[in-house]
Amino acid sequence: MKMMTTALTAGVLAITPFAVLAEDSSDPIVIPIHNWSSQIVMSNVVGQILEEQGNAVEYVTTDSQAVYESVRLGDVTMELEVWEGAFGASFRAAMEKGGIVDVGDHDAVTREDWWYPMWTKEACPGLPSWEALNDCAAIFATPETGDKGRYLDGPVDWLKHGQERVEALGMDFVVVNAGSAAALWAEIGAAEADKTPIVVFNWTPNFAEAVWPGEFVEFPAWVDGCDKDPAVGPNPDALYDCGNPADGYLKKAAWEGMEAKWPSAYALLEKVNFTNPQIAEMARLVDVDELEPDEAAAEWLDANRDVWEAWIN
Ligand code: TMO
Repeated sequence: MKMMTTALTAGVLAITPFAVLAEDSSDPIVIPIHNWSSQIVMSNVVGQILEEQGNAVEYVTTDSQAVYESVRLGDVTMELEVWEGAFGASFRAAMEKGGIVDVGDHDAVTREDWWYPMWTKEACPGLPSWEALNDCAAIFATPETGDKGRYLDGPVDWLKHGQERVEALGMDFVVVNAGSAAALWAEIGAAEADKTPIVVFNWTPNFAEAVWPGEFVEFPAWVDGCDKDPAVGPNPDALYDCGNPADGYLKKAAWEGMEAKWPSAYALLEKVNFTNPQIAEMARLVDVDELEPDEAAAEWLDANRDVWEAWIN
């Protein structure tokens, strides 16, 4: 396929001498893997397409914040899920230093924030307002949190700033970080049996929305700068006094040198574009069907040929 493209475009050599003729390097394309299922499956999906195109691919498990520095330095080649809420700040910081490129947005619209399964609302009918949640803090109390409510936040590396938000808004909650995404699902599953009210970190797109109907808590709306300038947001003296963006982006990013070193793979990455239902399904294959990520990716690719074959032609 690459040979044919080369032959057909030989006539336009004078205009585009390198871009068209360059072959992808045989060095492995390094794809980082993090600690939530859609990102792991999506990385395998794109990795398997690249392998089918003749590229070598290597997966490395990396910290989900430090990865932007690794991409910038070329130690890893791309990042497929840049969530605005969790990683916008690290991504922007790396962009300012240089070496990383924004390869465009998925169609998916993302949200990451405090969330409750619907049965919680029966015990706290003023929800989803954060003030109503705070008035109900006592129903979320546990032995561990005394008379304050318990909020189970994501793993520390997602930097959700739950504790800062509690302080900035004067909430009667204690923030506990989950050790893993699986701990969040276990918490919801355990509460389901007797409909215990809980509030935990969650996000969309995710498999959870199909399993447990629920809602995000409505905090003061996100305003750009809420994480940088205390004056932004309702508390003039504090950062993180806003919710996360309710319609956040999901971007792809790459090492600046990727396009020259692996031009075909880069062209594919530019076209890669997933929707909310597609991403939720990737997570479901692992978190509900319990497939291994590489198997989930193979199954997803098989069921969605029309989606990705359009990217390679
Ligand atoms: C970064 N995450 C999607 C887990 O919120």
